[in-house]
Amino acid sequence: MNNTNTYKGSNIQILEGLEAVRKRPGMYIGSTGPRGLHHLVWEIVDNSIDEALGGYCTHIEVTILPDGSIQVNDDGRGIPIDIHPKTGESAAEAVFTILHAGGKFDGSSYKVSGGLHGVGASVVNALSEHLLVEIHKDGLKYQQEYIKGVRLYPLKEIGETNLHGTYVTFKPDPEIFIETVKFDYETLRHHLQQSAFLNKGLKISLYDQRNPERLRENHYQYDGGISEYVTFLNKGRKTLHSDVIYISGKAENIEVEIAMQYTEDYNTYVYSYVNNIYTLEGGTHEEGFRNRLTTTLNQYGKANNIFRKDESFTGDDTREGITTVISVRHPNPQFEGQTKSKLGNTEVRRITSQILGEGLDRYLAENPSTARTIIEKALLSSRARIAAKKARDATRRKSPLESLGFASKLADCRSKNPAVSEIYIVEGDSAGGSAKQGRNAEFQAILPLRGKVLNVEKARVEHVLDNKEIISMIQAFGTGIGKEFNINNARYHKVIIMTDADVDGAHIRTLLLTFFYRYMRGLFEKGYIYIAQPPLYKVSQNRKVEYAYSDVELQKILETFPKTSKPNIQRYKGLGEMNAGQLWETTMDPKNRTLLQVQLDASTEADSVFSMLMGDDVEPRREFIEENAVYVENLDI
Ligand code: TSJ
Repeated sequence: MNNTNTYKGSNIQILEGLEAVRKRPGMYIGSTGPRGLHHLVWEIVDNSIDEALGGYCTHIEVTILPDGSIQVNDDGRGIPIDIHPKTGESAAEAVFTILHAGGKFDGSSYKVSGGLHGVGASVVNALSEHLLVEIHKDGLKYQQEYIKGVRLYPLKEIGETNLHGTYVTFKPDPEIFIETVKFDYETLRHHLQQSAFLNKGLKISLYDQRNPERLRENHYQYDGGISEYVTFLNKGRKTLHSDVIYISGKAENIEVEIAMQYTEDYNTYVYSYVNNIYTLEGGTHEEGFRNRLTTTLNQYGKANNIFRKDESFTGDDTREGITTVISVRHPNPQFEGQTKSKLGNTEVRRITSQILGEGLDRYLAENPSTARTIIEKALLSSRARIAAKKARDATRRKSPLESLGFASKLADCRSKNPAVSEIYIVEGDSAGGSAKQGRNAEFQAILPLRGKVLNVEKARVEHVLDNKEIISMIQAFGTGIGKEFNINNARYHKVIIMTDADVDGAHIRTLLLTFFYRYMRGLFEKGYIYIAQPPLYKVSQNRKVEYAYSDVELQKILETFPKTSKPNIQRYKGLGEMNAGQLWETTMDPKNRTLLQVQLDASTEADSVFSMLMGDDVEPRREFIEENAVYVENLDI
C-alpha cells in the first residue's frame, strides 16, 4: 500500500480548509473554552448516533482515557473505506479532512451531524494534537492517524477482525484550548443521558479512566424513550396522573413525538428537540404544541359543560404544572434565533398541531378520569388568574412594586452607573449592619434579608409578590420580573449573595438562586449573579492575622506561623461574628475578595435541580445535598 505523505492538488485546498479552522476555531465550535472543548465530543458522538438512527448501531461507548483524551466507538458498519476516484484517497479520509464532509455518503434523512452541532469530524481533527481512527469492516481492520489535522499516513489495513464499527480517539490541542483541555465528567454524562432518552433503545456508555482511584462509569438505555425522560424529569414532583401521555405521528416525512405529564407544580417545563438538538429558543414545533393544547382542552371543557359562563382557558392555564418533551425529526431543519436554537420551518407548526390534536382527543376520550383531573387543574389555574387580576386591579394605586408600602432596608450606593454598582444581599440584620458600616458606599449597596426567603417553587406568583423580602429585591434591582423582566434596567451589574457558611446559609442561598432562576433568569445569562466567599477561620498570633477560606487553606496557613507558641484559631459561625472592618477586608474589598460567578448550562439540568431542591419530596433532595455538598460549583460549569 502507498504509504507516502505527498499531497495532490486537491489536498492543498483541504489543508487550507483545516488551517482556517485552526485560525478561527470559535467560528466552528462557538468558543475555545470548556463549552467548545466538549463540543468536540458531541461532534464525534453525533456521527455514531446517525449510524444508530439508520438502525445499524446499538451501542456507543465514550471513554475518557488515562491521558485525558477521548475515545468514541460504536458497533455500526464502520466508515466507508472505498477510494474516491478523483482524489485517490479513502472516503474515511475525506470525513476527517474535508469541511462539512459528514453526510456525503448517506441517504438517511434525519442526520444530527451536519445539523446545529454538525461542523463535522474534520473540525475535531483540525483542533486535535492527535487523532486516531480505527475501522472494523468486512473482516478487516484499518487505521489512520493525524496530527493537528495533517495525516501521518493514508488509511492502512492492519489485520483481521470479526467486529464491525468505528473507533475514534482524539486529544484536543492545548494550543487551541488554552483555558483547559480537561473534560468534565458531569457535562459528558448529562449530555449522553439526554441522547439516550432521545434515541429509544440505544445503549450509551461513559467511562472515566483518568484516576485509577476514582474510576467511574454510567450506562444508559431507555426503551421508553422520551416518555421515560418525562418520568425522569418529574422525579421529585407529585404527578397528577400516573401515566405519561405519549403521542406520535409522521406527516410529510417529518416525525413528531410528544410526551407529557401534569404535576402539582405551578411551573411549566417544555423541552423541545429537533434531530436530537436541544431547541432552547423553541420555535414552530413548540408553537404548534401550545396552540393545539389550548384549543383541545377548551373544546373538551365546553363539550363536557365544565365552564361557568364566559369562562375559558388561556394557554398559560393549560400549561401550568406540565412537563413536556417534544422531539421532532426533520430532513431539512432551519435553525433561527440568537443562538440558532429556534426551529423556523413553518410547516412544522401545522404538522405538530395536527398530530397532537388527533392523539390528545383520542387520549382524553379513552381516559376520562385523567381528562377530568387535567381539566380541573387548568380550571384552578384559570380561576386563580382571574382572582389575582381582580386583586391587582383593586390595589392598582398602591401597587407594592410601584411604592413599597413599607420601608425597604436597602442602603443604596451613591453611584448611578450600573456597570460599577454592586448589591450585596446579606443574611440577617446584624451582618447587614456590619456590611453597611464596612462597605464602600460609593458603589456597594446593601440589602439585608430577615428570616428565610419565601420558597418560590411552592408558591403561586401572586403569593411570591406578597413577600416583603422579595418585593425589596425586585424594587432594588430595577429589572422587573417574569414577562416584564428587562435586563437593560438593571441597577447593578453584580448581585452578590452573602450568607453564612453553614446549612442555613446554604438554604437561603438556594432559595435566592431559585427565585432569580424562576423570575429573573436573565441575570444568570448576563453573569450578574455572584456568591461571596466569607472566610471560615481567623488565625492570629501576636500582630499577625490571616484568614482561611477552607480547611486545606487553614493547614497551609498554620504552617507559616512560627512554632514558638500556639496561634489562636477562631472559627466563624456566621457573618455576624465579624466586625465591619473584617467583613470589608475578607469578603467585600474587591482587592482581596473572591466571588463565585454563578452560570447555568443551556440544558434541562438546572430546571430539574431547582425543582428537586425546592419541591415537596424530601428524599431526592436529601440525597442530592449529600452528594453535592458544594452544589454551587455544580451550577458553575
Ligand atoms: F466521522 C467520525 F469520525 F466522526 C465518526 C464516524 C466517529 C465515530 C465514532 C463513528 C462514525 C461512524 C460513521 N460510525 N458509523 C458510521 N457509518 C458510516 O459512516 C457509514 C457506514 C456505511 C455506509 C454505507 O452506506 O454502507 C454509510 C455510512 C455513512
